[in-house]
Amino acid sequence: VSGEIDSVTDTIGIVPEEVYELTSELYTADPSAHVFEGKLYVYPSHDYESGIPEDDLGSHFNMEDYHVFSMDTVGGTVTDHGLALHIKDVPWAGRQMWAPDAAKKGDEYFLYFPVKDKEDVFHIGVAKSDNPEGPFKAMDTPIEGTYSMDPSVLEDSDGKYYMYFGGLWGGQLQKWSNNEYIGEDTYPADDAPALSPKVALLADDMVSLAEEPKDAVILDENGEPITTGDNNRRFFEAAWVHRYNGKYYLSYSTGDTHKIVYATSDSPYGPFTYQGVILDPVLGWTNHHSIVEYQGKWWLFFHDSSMSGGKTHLRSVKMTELTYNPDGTIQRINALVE
Ligand code: FUB
Repeated sequence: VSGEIDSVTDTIGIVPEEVYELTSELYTADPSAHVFEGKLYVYPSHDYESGIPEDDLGSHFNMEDYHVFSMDTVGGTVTDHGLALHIKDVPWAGRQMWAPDAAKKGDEYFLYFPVKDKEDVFHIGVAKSDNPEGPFKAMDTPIEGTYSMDPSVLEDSDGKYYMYFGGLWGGQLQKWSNNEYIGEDTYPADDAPALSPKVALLADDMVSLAEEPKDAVILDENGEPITTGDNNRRFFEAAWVHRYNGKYYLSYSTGDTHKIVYATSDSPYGPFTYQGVILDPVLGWTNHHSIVEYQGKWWLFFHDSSMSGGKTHLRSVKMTELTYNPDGTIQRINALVE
């Protein structure tokens, strides 16, 4: 999640009329938005300047805690609910609290978060609370069977919950094969199917997996898997799944081509068929988003580095309206500001 931005020339999306900032009080990134009890909640990463130099493994993303935000109306007051979870309160954690997500089941709230363990291997942790804003109490160990980063949880219409996760480079997905840690970077050949995000059904307790993670395969228009070399379309990180008109929309970041793109399926497991770009590159290397319906409109949450003057590891969450075409495709957005 680092390196030079090679090209931001492919920016043909529509410039939105209104973009709302989440907060100017602290740096936030990787927003996961949900509606709980009629209110819009945002679960972002909390960026700060740790002084760690930039590298290709994203060591400069050295985050240590999470804050939760909420609002009653888009464009209205945003409340920062303060510290929701700190790394020192996660017994197994080593460093780097990256992109989180949250889910509600019954009266309980669950915060899912990726963090490296003390051996510097990413896993996904979970913490519980009676309130959507926390504070959250972390479990003593990572969720068994999870690895890599960027968890997101879909609550399906039948009451089942699915976790999606994974990310390349510093996200370590390429260090795993068949759900086993192989420790060294292994990428498929350029013309072979790309690494897929993982999907697994959550168990009833919401703190364990009900099954081994599976590949959420992404296909091209001919029904062939997107290949490793197709870096304008292949999965890199930031998997997010939402439902619209009975279909499952998997959106994700293409990483080194800096876009948010999407693919659709009739099943939460996929395979998903590639559809197009949702969000053109933003200022800063990373692009990470979520999509949620609130008060009759659809919203795209994303981040950029405009508040820090372009520092890739100091980002700020924003939101803008997302529009579907009558055929269910999504209108492409260009929110690039220098
Ligand atoms: O915030 C750290 C990492 O940067 C996230 O986990 C990635 O998705 C990228 O946004």
